[in-house]
Amino acid sequence: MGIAQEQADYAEYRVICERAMQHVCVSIQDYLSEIELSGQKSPISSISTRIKTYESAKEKSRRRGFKLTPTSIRENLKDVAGIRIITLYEDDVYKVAEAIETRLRLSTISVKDYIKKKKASGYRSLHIIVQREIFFEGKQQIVPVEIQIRTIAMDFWATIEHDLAYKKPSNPNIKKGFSDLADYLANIDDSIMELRDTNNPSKNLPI
Ligand code: 0O2
Repeated sequence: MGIAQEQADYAEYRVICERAMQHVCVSIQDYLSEIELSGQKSPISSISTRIKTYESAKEKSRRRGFKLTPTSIRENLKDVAGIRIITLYEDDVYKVAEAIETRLRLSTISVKDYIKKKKASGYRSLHIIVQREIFFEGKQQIVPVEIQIRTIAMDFWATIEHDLAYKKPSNPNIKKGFSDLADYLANIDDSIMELRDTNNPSKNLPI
């Protein structure tokens, strides 16, 4: 297959992913509207989306030992379409995850909790891969969408670490620095929840 054909195939897959991702975002927005209507506070601070570029999908396929073709990317990568949900508090990550799994009528294909068990790098986040059926040019397509849910502190760490260390040749001092920083930020996440609960004593009363 020529490069022009490969790029055209991947461009078509991006459109399919974009559509699936928008459907998932609409479900999340519906959930937020329900929360707003019921007078509760939203557990979500912000939402962003991205579709992997062909270069980035090929680079990940190379890292994972998959073929570098659009067909292989479709079959093997579950995070070409990605949604990132940021919360203020760590327990809100789990509220959102529960809603995704139980209320949004999306079918979940995997959950990875890198908060309960952080990655060796120090990375913390909850990843849920859902799949969404869409119709494209009359044909049914089942598209995986990765939802990453994390606090502002986790996102702060991941964004900087992505820039300076992730996927880069390992420098032991930088790796150790980021691992220590992740532990520090995990303590900050705990302290922030304590401060919130001190400010809202009813949260501490037995139900
Ligand atoms: P990018 O550039 O952010 O898109 P697996 O099924 O476990 O073999 P999977 O599920 O793709 O592979 O891997 P994993 O570990 O769940 O990671 C998926 C995404 O999480 C990554 O996508 C990153 O966005 C993020 N991530 C995982 N580990 C780290 C880390 O150590 N540091 C940072 N900053 N982000 C991480 P990509 O495609 O690798 O990267």
